[in-house]
Amino acid sequence: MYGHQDDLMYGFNWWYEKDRSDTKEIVGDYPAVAGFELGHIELGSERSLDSVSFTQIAEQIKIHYKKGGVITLSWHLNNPFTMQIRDTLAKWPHGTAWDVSSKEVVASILPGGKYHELFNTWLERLATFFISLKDDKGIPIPFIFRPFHEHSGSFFWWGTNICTDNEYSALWRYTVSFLRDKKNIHNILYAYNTDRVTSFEQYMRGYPGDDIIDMLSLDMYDRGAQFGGELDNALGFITREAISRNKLAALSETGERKGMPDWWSSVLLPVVSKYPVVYVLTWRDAFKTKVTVSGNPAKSFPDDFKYFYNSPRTFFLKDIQKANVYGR
Ligand code: BMA
Repeated sequence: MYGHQDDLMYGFNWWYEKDRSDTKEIVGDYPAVAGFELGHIELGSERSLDSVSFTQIAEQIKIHYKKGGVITLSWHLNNPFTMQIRDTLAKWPHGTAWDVSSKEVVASILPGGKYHELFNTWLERLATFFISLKDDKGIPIPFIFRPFHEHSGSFFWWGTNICTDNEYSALWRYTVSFLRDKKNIHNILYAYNTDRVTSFEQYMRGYPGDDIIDMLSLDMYDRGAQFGGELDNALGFITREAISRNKLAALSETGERKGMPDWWSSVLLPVVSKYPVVYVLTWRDAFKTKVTVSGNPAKSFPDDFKYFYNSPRTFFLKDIQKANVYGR
């Protein structure tokens, strides 16, 4: 399945227009997987860190699910520890998910930690949003949740050099137990996730356990010619292990090599086609920012994206409607 982050919320030069989607503008169909971001829901804000309204996110989740689409949610939650340090001169990333200035953060929010109650408040707010996601009949909408992502990197406060593997695993286990056992939420598929890795041992550092994880996912952006081989290697061991553990596997974030006119057809498609990867998601077409992380390759090279769309190996919304993934 093809997925796109914030596809239903905005594009590079438009903002929340009814039924609009950059993907649809190019190929006439929506992505099968719609990604949304929950950063700042923990603060009780009306809008996410990307200025997207949570009310509108909830609306779009319901619409996409009603059409038969799949939902995935990411969460760049603030840094609960450094956020408490008042510093009027502080600049970004102070207090954000990207603030890696302290290694005490994860320990401080686990049971017994100084900010444990604060973290509970954050999880309460998250749970309230999750519980609100219901279809027309009041039945909970299933979705993939991918918190504490890209653990193999050290650019978020939950990253590999910022906390211990045990702390990371405990953070995951506490979060799932809170949502599943305390709040009785059972419509979530939990996606474990890393940034680029070269071995399965590296991938599994801090893995919280097969009893709570449903999906093994990988984020990897194309930063140069070595990407294809590295992706091939990583998807090889991840999908092999996913099958043996009865888990799903996904390439949950990716993005094109800058300026490459045939990235979709000659790099991404040949590699992912080899493996049972349930979805591939490209990141957001950030609204009018100078720097975009994934760029918008579909827009720069529409024919190449159409080739990807037309491949029998890719599913967009119409395909999964036909496949009736929810067995309606
Ligand atoms: C990142 C970037 C940020 C954004 C965040 C959450 O990778 O796109 O600009 O705030 O994701 O969506």
